[in-house]
Amino acid sequence: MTDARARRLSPPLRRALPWLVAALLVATFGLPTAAALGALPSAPAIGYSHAEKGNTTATLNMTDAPAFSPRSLNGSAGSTLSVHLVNQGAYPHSFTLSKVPNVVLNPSWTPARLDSFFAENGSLANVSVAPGSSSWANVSFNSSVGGDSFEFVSTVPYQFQAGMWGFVNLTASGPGLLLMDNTTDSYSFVPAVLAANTSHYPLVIDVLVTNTGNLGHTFTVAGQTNVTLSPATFTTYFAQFPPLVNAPVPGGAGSTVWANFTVPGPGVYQYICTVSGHFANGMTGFLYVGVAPPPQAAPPSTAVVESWVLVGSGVLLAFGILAATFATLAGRFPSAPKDGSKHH
Ligand SMILES: [Cu+2]
Repeated sequence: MTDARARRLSPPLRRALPWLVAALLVATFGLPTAAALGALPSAPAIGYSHAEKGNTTATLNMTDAPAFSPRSLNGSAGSTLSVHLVNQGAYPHSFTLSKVPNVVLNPSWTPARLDSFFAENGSLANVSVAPGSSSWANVSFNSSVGGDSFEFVSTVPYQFQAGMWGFVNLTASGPGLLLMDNTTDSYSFVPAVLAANTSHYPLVIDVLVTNTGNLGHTFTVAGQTNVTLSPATFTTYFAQFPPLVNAPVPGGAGSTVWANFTVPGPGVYQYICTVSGHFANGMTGFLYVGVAPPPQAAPPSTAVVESWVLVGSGVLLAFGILAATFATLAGRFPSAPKDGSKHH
């Protein structure tokens, strides 16, 4: 009997058919399968930090005594202090805030000596306020100045010398960078890559950890950078090098905990869940502080056709067509049996 379908196709196309089918099969199933099996590199999404809100507002009166009232202001490291400057006098005054922490300026200095100090060391703020008017000075303090004091003076000649000075005192518990992460019942942190971009150290980081499943976990950050922990030895390691934070995440979906800690410097800090067996099942992540996280690829999926699948399929299909064309022209396939030659 004869193959009606094959007879309708021209001989070159009939010869090429197996190559085309093979190319289509590979393009259709091969690459997505490879992606699903993780044969190609991928990485989870990154959680990026942002600065926490924590601004403080204060009013500072300037008088002709001459003096500042009050003489001290309180701020938080890692936040902005907004000072409302009100000149209650008949003379101009300035709010000039020293850039040098914990250095007390000497009232016996001449006005020229005071000016040269600020010329050499700079100032965090320098605002002149005319008599009877007011102005604002907004000063951002980085996270490293907790516990420090900065002196402010009026640089109008002889006002500082007559007592017009004061201090900004900064609390150490100031907010820093805010991050969020989630724990899951499939022993994972989502995201498993956190990034905090900063150039100020030490840096306060607050991570809000939310449990999306029922199991209890911990959010535990290694105390050293660029150390790769092992499920077999992390207990011993932490005994020797205590973690920066070891925050228990309560069981139950929606439970949250703040993991607040201070990183001493830039680097990659690994974090894990210390609940027995969780790290061994892959519950770990990496916090990139002041260094760029690795480039991210979209997670592999068979549900979404990604650009590299389309490109790869196209390449394979083109190869199949080329092979088919070559086979056709070169006549590498044996001719199909001639109709009637063997069936009579
Ligand atoms: Cu866990």
